[in-house]
Amino acid sequence: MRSLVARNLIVALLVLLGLGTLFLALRPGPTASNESRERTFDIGIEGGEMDPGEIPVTEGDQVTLRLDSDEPIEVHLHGYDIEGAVSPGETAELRFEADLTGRFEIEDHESGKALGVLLVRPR
Ligand SMILES: [Cu+2]
Repeated sequence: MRSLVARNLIVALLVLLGLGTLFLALRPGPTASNESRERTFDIGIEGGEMDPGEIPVTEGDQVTLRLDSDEPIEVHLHGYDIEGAVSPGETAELRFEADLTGRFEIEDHESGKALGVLLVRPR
């Protein structure tokens, strides 16, 4: 009689252990939308225009713009107020976290013309 109780107890413990393991294995981890993502864009600038002309990212993304230009330009990302010089034959990198949402012009301060836009949608 006693051994039957002990056996039932062991079975119950094993079931509990199994359920606990399942719970740990199946519970959802941190959702992907909460993590900041690395986003890299290769952008060509020719005749004062960016290709692609629009850079779509999501709030919180870690953004790298890799810029190549056919002529010397002074890139200014409005809103974020980030500037960088780009020389022909050299890839320039602008890195920033997309913590402001909205539509931001990317301008060439050499010519005063808009090159393209950064679009940051809310998370
Ligand atoms: Cu500007």
